[in-house]
Amino acid sequence: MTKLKIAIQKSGRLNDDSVRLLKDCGIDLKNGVNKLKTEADNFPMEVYFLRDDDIPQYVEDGVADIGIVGENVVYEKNKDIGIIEHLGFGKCRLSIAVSRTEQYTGIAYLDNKRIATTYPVIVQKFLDENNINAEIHEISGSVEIAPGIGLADAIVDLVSSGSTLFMNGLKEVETVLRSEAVLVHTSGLSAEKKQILDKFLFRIRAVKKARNNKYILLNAPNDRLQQIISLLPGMKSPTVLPLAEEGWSSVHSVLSENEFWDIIEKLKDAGAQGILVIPIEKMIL
Ligand code: PRT
Ligand code: ZN
Repeated sequence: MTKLKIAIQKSGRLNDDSVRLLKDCGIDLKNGVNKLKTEADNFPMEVYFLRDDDIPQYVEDGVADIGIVGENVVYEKNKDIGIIEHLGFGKCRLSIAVSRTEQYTGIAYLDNKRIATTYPVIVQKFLDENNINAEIHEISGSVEIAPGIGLADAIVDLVSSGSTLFMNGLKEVETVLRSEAVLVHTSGLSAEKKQILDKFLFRIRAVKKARNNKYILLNAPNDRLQQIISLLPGMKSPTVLPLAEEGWSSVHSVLSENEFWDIIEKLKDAGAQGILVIPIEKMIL
């Protein structure tokens, strides 16, 4: 039987979320995850556990058909692979940082400076686009200590909370790239594998939608019902059911995460009571 081969990170920041995505897509992996390769019990898929840096190459070569990896790694490795879908986790930015005591006046500051990074390809492209001439020092880890030991004037590294930069006396001055985990694919998948990929994608999109939305239930006095309904976007229009208590209704709807708090406040002001918010497991529109 044909199986779709997916490469995910063996251990590290993307491992948990990658495994969880498969699980939320209803794909159960055999005998744990602590090995190089496993397969799914209930979906035609084989899973390879690899270092994130190696995933683009394996996917380009077709050893894996698809992979989950940070966009930062995709652009740095620059292989012949395509991005199919953004996955909404592993979010970070690749940023330029300099010592907190430096006067940073703009990109021109970097002219003739030494920049330490593990992302020489992306950084060189960024410098070229901005007509900056700087010396790139490629190092393989602990980039944040480079300015302190006199190895570089600036660094380009991944940032999420910013605490690593802060603890090393650095400040973030430019964003080179925003990144999140993406699903990548090799060129030239067989028709059979494409079919499996389509099934997988359908599930991923349902899971992503569900993660971005909440189911909301509330009680409303009937004389406020119209106003409350007008605040709710819903998938089509909200469901309204009469409560046992005369003059009250129960309203059900779906809210997206980014408008959530805003709308909840307006609902309360409009007289909604007993508001319940429930996670959605899958959402198929
Ligand atoms: O062993 P393997 O090679 O597979 O893993 P790795 O050590 O190369 O990668 P890993 O697990 O650290 O990161 C995998 C991917 O997670 C990266 O390629 C990014 O796409 C994504 N990601 C998201 C991050 C971060 N956030 C992040 N904060 N990767 C690294 N960091 C590091 C950063 O390099 C810096 O050292 O965290 C530190 C900064 O974090 P803050 O919170 O202090 O700003
Ligand atoms: Zn790595």
